[in-house]
Amino acid sequence: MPDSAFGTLHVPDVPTVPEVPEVPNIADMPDMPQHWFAPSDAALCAIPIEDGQLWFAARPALPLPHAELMARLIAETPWRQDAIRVYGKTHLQPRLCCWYGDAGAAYSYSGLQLMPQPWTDLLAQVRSAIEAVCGHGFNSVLLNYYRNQSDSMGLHSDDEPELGREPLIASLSLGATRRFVLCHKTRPELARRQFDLENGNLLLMGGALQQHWLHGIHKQQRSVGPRLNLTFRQIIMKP
Ligand SMILES: O=C(O)CCC(=O)C(=O)O
Ligand SMILES: [Mn+2]
Repeated sequence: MPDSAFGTLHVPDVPTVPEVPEVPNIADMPDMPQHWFAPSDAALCAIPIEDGQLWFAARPALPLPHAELMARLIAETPWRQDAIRVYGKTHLQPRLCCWYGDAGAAYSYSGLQLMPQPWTDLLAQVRSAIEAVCGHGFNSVLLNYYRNQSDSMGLHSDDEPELGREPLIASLSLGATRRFVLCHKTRPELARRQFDLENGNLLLMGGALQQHWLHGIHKQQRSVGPRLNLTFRQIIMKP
């Protein structure tokens, strides 16, 4: 649920731990558990986390080379920048979005009611590739287009009722590296987790993660180029 009421939530400072550098390089750090690493960059490996589940694949197989896939998605998507209400104030979402899915896979957040665009051939192929890696089906995907370092997504949980209590959400990143931040909602003693998500990385969130953690992408000072993020979800349809 991007930009929910949590969008401007103040998250208390927590004790800092040495920042995790880029996830694929953690193997170089002698004190990091090696089971974070899958035998192949295409397969998922578990990232240990309290009160939820996380998996990561550095470079899952996709139907097109990354640059071509990103260029086509940017060009072919009917991007929107909706106005949302957070704490009684209306503002434009700080990025561009588009919601695709099966007919009837409606999604509501921050006062928006999104009706899905029908799957394109390209997105259906990407979905099949992600489903093959995750061993799980998805009936919808939210595309987020971060045009530069000033675009962002506020801290939030994807905890809408239509996603179910323990949703599995597969998040594919293309383009510029951006930092993905996770903060526990009620246990400040748990260090905030952060991952620099790179071109082609897949992060899978599951279990009770959405109940216990907020996640988001902050604006940053350092200039970066565009980034696309595709979060595949399974909407529970009303009968
Ligand atoms: O851009 C990202 O990595 C996060 C996207 C996200 O959290 C969402 O679409 O709900
Ligand atoms: Mn999210």
